[in-house]
Amino acid sequence: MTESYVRTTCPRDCYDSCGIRVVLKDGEIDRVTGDGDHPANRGSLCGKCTLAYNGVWRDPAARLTTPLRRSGPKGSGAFEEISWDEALGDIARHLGRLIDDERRHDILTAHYTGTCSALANQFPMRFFNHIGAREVEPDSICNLSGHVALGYVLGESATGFDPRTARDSSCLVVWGANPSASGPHADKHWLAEFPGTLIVIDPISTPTAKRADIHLRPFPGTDSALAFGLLHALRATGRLDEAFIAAHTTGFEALAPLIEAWSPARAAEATGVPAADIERAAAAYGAGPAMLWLGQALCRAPTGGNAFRAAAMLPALTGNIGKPGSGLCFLNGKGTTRGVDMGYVGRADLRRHQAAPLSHMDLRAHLETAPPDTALLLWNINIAASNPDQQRLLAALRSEELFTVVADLFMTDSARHADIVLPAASFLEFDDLVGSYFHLSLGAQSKAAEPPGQALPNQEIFRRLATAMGLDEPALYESDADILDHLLAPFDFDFAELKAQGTIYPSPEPVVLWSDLAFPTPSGRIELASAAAEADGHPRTPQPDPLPRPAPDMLRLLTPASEWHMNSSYDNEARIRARTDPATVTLHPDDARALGLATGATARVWNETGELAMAVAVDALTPKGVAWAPKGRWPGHAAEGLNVNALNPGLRSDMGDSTALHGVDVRVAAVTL
Ligand SMILES: Nc1nc2c(c(=O)[nH]1)N[C@H]1C(S)=C(S)[C@@H](COP(=O)(O)OP(=O)(O)OC[C@H]3O[C@@H](n4cnc5c(=O)[nH]c(N)nc54)[C@H](O)[C@@H]3O)O[C@H]1N2
Ligand SMILES: Nc1nc2c(c(=O)[nH]1)N[C@H]1C(S)=C(S)[C@@H](COP(=O)(O)OP(=O)(O)OC[C@H]3O[C@@H](n4cnc5c(=O)[nH]c(N)nc54)[C@H](O)[C@@H]3O)O[C@H]1N2
Ligand code: SF4
Ligand SMILES: [Mo]
Repeated sequence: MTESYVRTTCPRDCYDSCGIRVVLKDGEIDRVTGDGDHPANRGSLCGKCTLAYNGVWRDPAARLTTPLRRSGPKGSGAFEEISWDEALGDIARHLGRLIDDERRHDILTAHYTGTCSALANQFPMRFFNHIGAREVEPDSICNLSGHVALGYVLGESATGFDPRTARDSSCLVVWGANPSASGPHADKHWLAEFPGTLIVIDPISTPTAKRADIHLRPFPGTDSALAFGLLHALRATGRLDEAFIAAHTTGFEALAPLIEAWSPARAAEATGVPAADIERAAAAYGAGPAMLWLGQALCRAPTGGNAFRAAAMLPALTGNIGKPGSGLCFLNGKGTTRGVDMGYVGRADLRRHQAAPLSHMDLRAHLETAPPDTALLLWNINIAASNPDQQRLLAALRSEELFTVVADLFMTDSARHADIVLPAASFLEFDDLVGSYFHLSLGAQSKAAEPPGQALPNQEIFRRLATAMGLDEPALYESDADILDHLLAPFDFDFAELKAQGTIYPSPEPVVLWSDLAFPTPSGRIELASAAAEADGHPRTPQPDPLPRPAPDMLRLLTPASEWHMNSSYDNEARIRARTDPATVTLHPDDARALGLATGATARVWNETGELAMAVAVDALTPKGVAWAPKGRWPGHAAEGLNVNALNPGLRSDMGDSTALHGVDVRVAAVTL
C-alpha cells in the first residue's frame, strides 16, 4: 500500500482557513487531517470538520450524486433521478421563457458562503450578471450593517489589521465575536499567545471570554453606551490623541458633548457593566498600541450599525490605527489587503440589465406575493435553515407556482423544497483558491478525489447551464485554470507553486494596514461625523442610546455560531448530532428559578413569530434576561420541522436592510404535560 498526501485549505466560512493534509492510500482518501506546517492551525482541524470531513462529507450515500426532479408535492421530498441534460434543459427552458417575457427580475439568485473558495463562491455570478437576474443581497443575512457603518467611518470595511502585528500590541479588544466557536484556532493559538491585556466584550461567558483579562458583559444591544463610557474614561484620563484627532479625523466637535455626557457610571447603568471595569478596560486600551476586533454579532442588532460606528471611535480617537500593533478588524478582503482581483471572478461588468438587489429580510414576503413561475436559484446557501420567519418561508417555498433550483452537496431542507436539485462537488474534489478573511494568506484548494457520482463544481454547473441556454458570452466559459492564473498574476508564485506549499503569505512580514492614513471617505479622513450617513437618514455621529430591554416577561434570545455546526452545515453528521441533540436553550439561574425550570426540563419558547420546544440548561454563562441557543440545526431534524429561526421575525438593523437577529425577544415557559 502506498501512502501519499495532498495539501489543501479549508474553505468554510471561518476566520481560520486551516491548512489541511489529505492522506491518500493507493490514491484514495484515507483521512483528512490538519497540516502541521500551517501557521494558523498548526496541525489540528476543528472538531466539527474532523468529524464531517471524515464522515458525512465523504459518504456517497449521504451526498447528492445525480440531478433530481421533483416527483411529488413541493417539499415532500419525493424526487426522481434525471440526467444533467434533462435537468439543465428544464432550467434553461424556464429561465429562457422568463427572459423572453421581459421578466429577468423574476429570476432570483440567492447564494452565500457555503463554500468561500474564489471560483465556487463567485464564478456562477458571471451567469447571473449576464442574464440580468435579481440577486438576493448576500451580506444582508450576515453582516451588511457592519460594512455600511465602517464605510461611513473609514470609507471601506475590508481593510482590518494583520493578526501578525499582535506581537507589537499591548491590548486587544474582542467585541461581539466568539472565536472559540467561529475561529477556534485563532482562539486556541493567536488569542492564547497575545502578549498584552485581552478584553472580551460579550454578554455570554464564552470560552473566549473566559480567556480574557477583562470580560465586559453588556446587555445585548447596549454596546454603543459602553463605547461612549469607554471614550469618556479615556478622555478623563488624558488618553485621547489630540494630534491624531486634529490631523486625521473630522467631526470631533459634534461627538465631544456626547462623550462628556456618558460617564462610566451612566454607561454602567445602561449596560450592566460595572463602572470600575469600564475604567480598567479604558486604561488598558488607552495605554496602547491597541487592537480592536469587531465581531459580526455586534452589527446584528437593531442598532448594530450604530454600535459599529461607536466602537470604531476607540481607535479613531486614540490614534490606534496605521501603526504596528494597532488597528480595527472586521474582515480582511482579498482585494484590499492582498491585491487579488476578486471582482474578476464574478464580473459585475457583464451586467447589462439592472435589478435592485433584494434583502434577505424581504425574501419571504417577496416569495409570498411573487408572480407565478418566479424562479429561485439557490447555491452555497440553505435559506430553509438559516433565514428568518422560517415557518412562513417554508410555506412560501411549498408554493407550486415557484420554480426552485438548489445546488448543494446534501438533501438539505432547502433542497427538499426544490423542483430541481443539482449535486455539487465538495472542496475535496476540485482545485480553487482560498483567501482567509482574517489572516493575510492565500491557500490552494487542491483536488484530492473525484466527485461522487455525477456531482460537479459550482463553476462547471453554470458553464453547462450557459451552454444549455445557448449563451455566447465567452466569459461564461472561461476555464478554472485561466481564472486562477489571472488571480495570481500579481504574485511571484503560480497556482502550482501554491499547491506545493499549501498556503503562502504574499507578504512574509507583518503588514501595517492603513499606514498611509489615507481613508477613502469624502474628507479623506476618519469621519467621526458623517454627512453621507446623515444623507442616508442616520444621525451625523454615532449615538450612545442603548436598545430598550425586553418587556418584563420576555428574554432576549441570542443564537450565535455553535462550536459544532458551521452555520447550517454538519447537522447531518451523526457524531455531531450525538453531541448537540436535543435543541437546548440556556437560561440564567435566576430566570430559570422564576420560570420554574431546571436543567433537563422541556420549555416552550415562543413569540409572535413562532414557537419551539427546547430542552433547558441552567447556567450563569448566560446573563439574566438573556436566553442562549446557538444556530445550525436542520429544521427537518426537529419534530416540529423548525429551528431557532422560527422565532426570528426578520428584524432589520439600522443600516443596509441587514439582519438584526440578536435583537429577538422570546417568552419561555415550562411545558406542562
Ligand atoms: N438564528 C440565526 N440564524 C442565522 C445566523 C445566526 O447567527 N443565527 N447567522 C446568519 C449568517 S451570519 C449566515 S452567513 C447564514 C449562513 O447560513 P447557511 O446558508 O446555512 O450557510 P452554510 O451552512 O455555510 O452553507 C449553506 C449550504 O452550502 C452548502 N455547500 C457547501 N459547499 C458547497 C459547494 O461547493 N457548492 C454548493 N452548491 N453548496 C455548497 C452546504 O452544504 C450548506 O447546505 O446564516 C444566518 N442565519
Ligand atoms: N463554528 C462555527 N464557526 C463559524 C460559524 C458557525 O456557524 N459555526 N459561522 C461563520 C459565520 S457565517 C460568521 S458570520 C461568523 C460569526 O462569528 P462571530 O463574529 O464570532 O459572531 P457570532 O457567532 O454571531 O457571535 C459572537 C458572540 O457575540 C455575542 N453577542 C451577541 N449579541 C451581542 C451584542 O449585542 N453585543 C455584544 N458585545 N456581543 C453580542 C454572542 O453572545 C457571541 O458569543 O462565524 C463564522 N464561523
Ligand atoms: S471550519 Fe475553520 S477551524 Fe474548522 S477546519 Fe475549517 S477553517 Fe479550520
Ligand atoms: Mo455569516
